[in-house]
Amino acid sequence: MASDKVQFVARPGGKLTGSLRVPGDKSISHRSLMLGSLAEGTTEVSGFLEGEDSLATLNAFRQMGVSIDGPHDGRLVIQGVGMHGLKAPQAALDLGNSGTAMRLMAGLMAGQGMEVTVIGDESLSRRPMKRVTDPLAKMGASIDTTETGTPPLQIHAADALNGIDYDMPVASAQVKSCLLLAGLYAQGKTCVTEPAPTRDHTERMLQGFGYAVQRDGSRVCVEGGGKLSACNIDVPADISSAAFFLVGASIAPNSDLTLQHVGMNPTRDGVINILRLMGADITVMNEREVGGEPVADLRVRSAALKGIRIPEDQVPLAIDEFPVLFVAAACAEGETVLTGAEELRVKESDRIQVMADGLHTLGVDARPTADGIVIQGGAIGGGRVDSHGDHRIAMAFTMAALRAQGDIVIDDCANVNTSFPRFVELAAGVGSRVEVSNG
Ligand code: SPQ
Repeated sequence: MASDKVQFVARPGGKLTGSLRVPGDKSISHRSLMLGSLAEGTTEVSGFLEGEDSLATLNAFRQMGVSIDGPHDGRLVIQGVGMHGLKAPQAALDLGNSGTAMRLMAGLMAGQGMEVTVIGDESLSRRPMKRVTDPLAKMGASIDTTETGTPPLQIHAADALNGIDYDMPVASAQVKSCLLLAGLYAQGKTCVTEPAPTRDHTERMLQGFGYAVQRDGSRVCVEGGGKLSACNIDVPADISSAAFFLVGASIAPNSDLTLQHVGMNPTRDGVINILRLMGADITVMNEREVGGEPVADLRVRSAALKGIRIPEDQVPLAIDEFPVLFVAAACAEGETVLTGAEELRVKESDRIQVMADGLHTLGVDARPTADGIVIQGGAIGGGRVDSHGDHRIAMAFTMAALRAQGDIVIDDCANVNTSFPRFVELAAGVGSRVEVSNG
């Protein structure tokens, strides 16, 4: 079956019950490979996400001579080659659909002193890369993009990188992480100031590998020339994948679902804060810390949601959860207003427009704005929507069916495998009436 022909059919109704552990965190899985490969010694990873995005990163490091055993049931054993042990790849590194892999690898590769070409799929080839190549050029890196600033990236062997002090114009963990990874290879200090808090997995993991990171308010710095010491990493379940079920169980009557071992990093928990403001019934249980990351079990029961004005300070903390939060808004009483979220337009798809189009098809009043959307809660009909190959759009519309009046047919769903392998099986296992059709 051609990948764009993978179609989900989600039948209306159902409730979500029981207990579920969603796959490992995508952001942490990518970073475990990057730091594990550059470390001295053997890094063992458990809970690794066996999704296409993190597997693309795994293959890239194998192409550069790193010996990686696995994944076997989420377990990886990485034989680190040290900071300067990567070998020049014989072919371009293909990072598929993954913006994280491409932007973080740009920083990591900039200081390696080798020629590398980095490519991606159709969606990734449309995404902006100047946000990383411009500050990397200030550090002395030499990276070509297309004229419009999109991939492929041609990374040239630079003489030496210099640390910079960079004020990020957008709140982006990918830009911050890219520059910190380049900073490991730079002379002097590299500092990044963020306009709002963004996910801090890179900083936490660097410290776990014994690399000093200084944080002073919104400014984070590393000093170049250090080394990483191997450590073991337990990857928590991805809160961005759990989010589909937090919304699904909130909107489907008589639901009572527990999500196990969910990563609760405070730079990622915006979805819980926003859903609670909307009236969701979410209980956080068994809070614990695993390998430097907070983790908990989440019990979610159906609740009558109400529309809200989403606080802008929550936007970077829930950036990937908006497609499914728009479904929550469509099921809420009253109006939900999102502002300050223009970044959603440059993700795997334009997530504001694509969600608005799909919600219209289902009869929902959803008005896109330049930097957000206004959604009027009400009835959800059935219909055929296009995910535009965006995993999070496909999974969001699957959840909408729990409250729909007819079947929701979702086109172009193959990329769900980038972040959530076995999504249909796991969703159906807790009560979603979704199945894969032949299109
Ligand atoms: O990797 P990719 O394709 O960029 O994935 C997305 C996602 O929805 O899975 C974004 F489309 O997540 C990003 C996230 O939006 C993952 C990420 C990270 O791991 O550092 C950071 C965020 O991106 P950004 O641009 O806000 O820094």
